[in-house]
Amino acid sequence: MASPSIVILTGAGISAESGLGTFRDEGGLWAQHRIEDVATPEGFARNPQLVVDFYNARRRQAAEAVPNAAHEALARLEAEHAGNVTLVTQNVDDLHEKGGSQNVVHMHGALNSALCAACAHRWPAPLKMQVGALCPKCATPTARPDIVWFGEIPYQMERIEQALTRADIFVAIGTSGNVYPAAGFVQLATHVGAHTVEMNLDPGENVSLFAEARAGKASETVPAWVKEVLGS
Ligand code: BV8
Repeated sequence: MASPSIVILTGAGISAESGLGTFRDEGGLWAQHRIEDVATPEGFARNPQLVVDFYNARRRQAAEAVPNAAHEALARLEAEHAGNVTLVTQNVDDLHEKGGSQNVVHMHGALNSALCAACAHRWPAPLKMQVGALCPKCATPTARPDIVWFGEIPYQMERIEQALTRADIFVAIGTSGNVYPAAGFVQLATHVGAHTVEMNLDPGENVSLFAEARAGKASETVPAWVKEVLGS
């Protein structure tokens, strides 16, 4: 086969060893905050300060975090693999970019981006976002975190679905398979005949849908897998 086309989906687990909290593990983010308060448009409308504070805290942590061997291995794969590599992340941190990945599809948005709720203009987010900050383009006080909340439509879905329909290999790394549409990508990949692999510390909700499951820490399983794919 020509060099296989690879689609990778990452979740919070790939950033865990870089010190960033996951959502559903023991003591995770959803144990500290109610999803409906900090990760929904309704929560933002109800108490924008709580939501802005939540993302300011995560932006500050992410700014201090260092990519781990898993992020760096995926950057090596992107640089050295002859076939297509599409890296889709549910994460809003920039550790893939800090680890050297050039083309990262942030389907749930990014901490380092701000969005105008009025005109949809985007600009680099300040480390500490203020409620009611003015949009630099339309000057209305409608700045918000550029994050896809529950009930909102994930970004770049067409590009993701296109890559999945052409995939020979689909790998999900560090995601519990709870959140859709990301958790459904494995079904589309299987439908087009791709080989599917889950790499997780604990099996995800949808692990039974994968052809192969590799348990362990991403900083170990991902570099080993990349070596296999690159033949070195
Ligand atoms: C949408 C914001 C319509 C960013 C997030 C009923 C049934 C099915 C679906 C729904 C339903 N009711 C509502 C829905 C839809 C809903 C949904 O799926 N709800 C779930 C909870 C039931 N989805 C939506 O609303 C989405 N929008 O559906 O729009 C649509 C769709 C398509 C086309 C048109 C219209 C929007 C979803 C996005 C929500 N935003 N967060 C942020 O704050 O960060 S979701 C949030 O969860 C994060 O983005 C996070 O990335 C994501 C998934 O979590 P994981 O990354 O998987 O993290 P988790 O902690 O869960 O798991 C960590 C894993 O890592 C574990 O498996 C663990 O074992 C592993 N791990 C830990 N350490 C390591 C490790 N692995 C390796 N090494 C380690 N060291």
